[in-house]
Amino acid sequence: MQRRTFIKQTTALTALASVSAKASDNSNLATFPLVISTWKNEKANYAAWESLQKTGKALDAVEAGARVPEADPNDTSVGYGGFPDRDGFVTLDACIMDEKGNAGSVNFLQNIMHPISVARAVMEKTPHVMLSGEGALQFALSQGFKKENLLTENAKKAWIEWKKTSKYEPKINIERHDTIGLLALGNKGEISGACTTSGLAFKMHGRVGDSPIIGAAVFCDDEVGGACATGLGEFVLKTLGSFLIVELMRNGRTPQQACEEAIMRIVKRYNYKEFQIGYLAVNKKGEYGAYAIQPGFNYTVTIEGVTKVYDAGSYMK
Ligand code: SD4
Repeated sequence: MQRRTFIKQTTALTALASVSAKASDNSNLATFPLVISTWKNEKANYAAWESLQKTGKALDAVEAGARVPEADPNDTSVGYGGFPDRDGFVTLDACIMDEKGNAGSVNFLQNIMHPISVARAVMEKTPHVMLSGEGALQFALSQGFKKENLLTENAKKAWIEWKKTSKYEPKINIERHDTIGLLALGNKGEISGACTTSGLAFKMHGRVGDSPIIGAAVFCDDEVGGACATGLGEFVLKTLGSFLIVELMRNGRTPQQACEEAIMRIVKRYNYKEFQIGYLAVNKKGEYGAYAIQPGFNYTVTIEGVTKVYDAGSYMK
């Protein structure tokens, strides 16, 4: 029996069970299409799922999902409404990768509401992977994206408040954030991933994190699966987390084991008590995993149109 046929026949029975399954024990319930995103991002998952219903393509789904927090003024870590850097500029990082190994990315981009769509345009319309700063902006404008002010009154107020002490402490606290990383398996089981962020609040002007770096915040390989990251980007960069997770899965780890091992790489070498990193991974079967350094990392899964938020396991208890 073909795997998909088998899944179709068993999904009716497993639909309810699958939403309450733990990340680490979902192997017998694995299915696709599937969308998984960092943090409590239900609205993004709804948009990604809707896109899957329309086109069936994982790439369309992750882009559609990422666009939701990008346009949300109340999301202070992504796009419009994102907290600015220490000089008051909202600077955006994003990347996207498809099942064929194509990748596109923008970093230090300003005044464009949907950096994820610019990243996709870089991937599809240029011979390059990454465009930066003014060049990325010029490219976006040439593609018909509009220049907009992304600094909301609320974000400006927070910045002015921060300036009173100007304490330069680029720590991700251990509560939740909104930077979104998404992975999807499309109707054909193909993998794509995306990430978009305004980066650390009040970062140094010019600072670029992990989010636009293929292999750090996102990596996909259609023979294996995909991974994505959130948290203090410097440590995702130093360990090339998402690439590592995909390679670990290639070598036989489950998505859960791979996420845990990637977190352990950080824990072994760095002063991990001061910051948070969270990883998500999914393999080609639709098994997924999640793990973080600190408690408090959660993630959102959509399977068969049912969206559920789970708490990830963590190294620190
Ligand atoms: C960064 N990784 O710029 C991003 C921040 C983040 O939840 O994920 N926040 O380092």
